[in-house]
Amino acid sequence: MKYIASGVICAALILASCSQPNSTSTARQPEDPQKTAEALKHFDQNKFGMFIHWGLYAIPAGEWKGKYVRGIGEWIMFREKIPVAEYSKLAGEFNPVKFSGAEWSQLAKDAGMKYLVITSKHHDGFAMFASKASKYNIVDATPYAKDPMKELSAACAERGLDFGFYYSQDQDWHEANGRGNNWDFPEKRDAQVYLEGKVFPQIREILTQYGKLSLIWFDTPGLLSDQQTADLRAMVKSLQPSCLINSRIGHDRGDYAQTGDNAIPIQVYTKDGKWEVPATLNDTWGYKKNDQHWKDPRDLIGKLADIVSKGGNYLLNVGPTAEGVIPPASQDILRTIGKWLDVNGESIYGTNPSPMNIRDITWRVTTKPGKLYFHILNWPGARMRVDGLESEVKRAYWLTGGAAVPIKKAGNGIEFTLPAKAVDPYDSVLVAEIDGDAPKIAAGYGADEVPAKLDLYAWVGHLRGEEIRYDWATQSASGFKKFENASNALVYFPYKALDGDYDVEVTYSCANDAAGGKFQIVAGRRGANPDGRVEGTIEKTGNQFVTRKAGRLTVRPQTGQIIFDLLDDKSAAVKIRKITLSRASS
Ligand code: H79
Repeated sequence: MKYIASGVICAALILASCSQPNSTSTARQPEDPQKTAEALKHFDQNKFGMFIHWGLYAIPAGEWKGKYVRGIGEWIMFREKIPVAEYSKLAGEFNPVKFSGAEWSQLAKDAGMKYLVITSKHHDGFAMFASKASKYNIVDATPYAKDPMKELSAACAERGLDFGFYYSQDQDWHEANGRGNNWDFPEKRDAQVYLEGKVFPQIREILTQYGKLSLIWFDTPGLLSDQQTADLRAMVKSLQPSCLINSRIGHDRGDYAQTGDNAIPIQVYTKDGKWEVPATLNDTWGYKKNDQHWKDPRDLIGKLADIVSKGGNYLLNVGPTAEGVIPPASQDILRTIGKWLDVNGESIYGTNPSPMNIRDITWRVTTKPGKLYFHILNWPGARMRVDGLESEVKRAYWLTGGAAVPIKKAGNGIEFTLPAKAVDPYDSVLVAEIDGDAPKIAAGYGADEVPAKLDLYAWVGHLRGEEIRYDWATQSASGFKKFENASNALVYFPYKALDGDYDVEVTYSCANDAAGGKFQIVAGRRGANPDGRVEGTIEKTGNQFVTRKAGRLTVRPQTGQIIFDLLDDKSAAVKIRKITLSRASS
């Protein structure tokens, strides 16, 4: 499988492969695949981790020269084409006196996270650790003059949290031979000079100065060659054989895969190995003072259950301030998730993915031998019928409180009798104990079979854009603003679940005076012509939800994204509940 270089959205999911060819150009020890396999198994069980984006960009915090800068905060240098000479002056102001490794790692622990990954060096090139390889680092270039990563890594070890580093291996806007800065430097670069001068020495530093690293998280591999990537991998594995490497190292040389940023596959996805969803709590990774677009705990707990049921891990980001404070709103949200996990962790950690395919947004299921954990995300009323579950269910009970749930056979599945109201405001976990270890699933309902008629609810997509909002009461998204060269959008990630022609229906509601705008649905991937496209007009619905045919869409296994957006601003207030794809018979 080929890696599609991470650009606007990295939609490629990369094969996890444990047996890597050893580098021929370096005289290093061969890898120990056993150690990698063991580390991967442990990583799979962790399920939930904390991502931390922290660097000089926390000082401008989304504003440059008094002007608000749209987009992700850590990209401000690039977006504003800030010269190195100017940006690097930020280091002289960086003094995170409120940083506390104990507090940060304790927050991760309180949130129920099992691992932590922090930016050692992002694309701006600034090392947030003590580096002899480059003076452009937090010890040598800031008034703080200390190495926060020493404290943080030790605090994580103390609390039994796995610790890993993010490292931008190709993009480096501070270096003439790094990639990305075409405003200070000529186009021509020598990546090898950059690698040997900065990357390899710094990788050695981060692998030798902070104890055991559970993983290195590379990003935007871009233009490094296969040999350069192999050398990078060999170096990591020779220094720490158990350190995992993510797929964004490039050239299929990772141990496990990332989905695109904030991208959750629409179906269970287990055939290409372990994967992880890197995701934001608001609309940025690095701190932005004006970004208050926080996801709510219900959304995040639901996403955790959704991701784990599909086979992934969830790496959820916080962006601390330049003072070293994790925004209080982030802290509150994370602690709320942690309280839910205190009670419901059994249904997340160490579980196996759903044995059933994904049909709607009522529930997701995770499993352990002999047990199914139904995560009820949208309360279905007095009864919940699970079609296609053929196992005998011996007993069922709520993970909260342990009260028994009445069960009976119904059709080819099971019906549970539920109380009038949700047992948990975010995700009520119903445990079903079955006969035998593995569940028996009826034909057509298995995780490897995609339903012929597939409802893609808005909640399952990525709501792209700062103005877009989700409403739980109507299960719909709105705020589809159109900009000159961009749009807010609802984006789905099929990850090989779809192949062929599909009849498309859109379920939406629109006030009569907001109707008439045009929408499109495009199935595509970066750098290629669309695989399929339909276009339509938002009709008056008198604020009622209606389902309208929209045409026929071709989707291929390589299709990275299915994007719904508007072509103008006329119907920006439309509420989109779902897009339904029915496999065309012809
Ligand atoms: O570290 C986080 C991001 O900074 C990084 N990956 C996550 C984990 C990332 N690198 N590249 N991208 C994400 C894609 C970025 C695309 C954009 Fe842009 C940056 C969109 C807007 C700003 C590039 C510059 C494309 C348009 C302007």
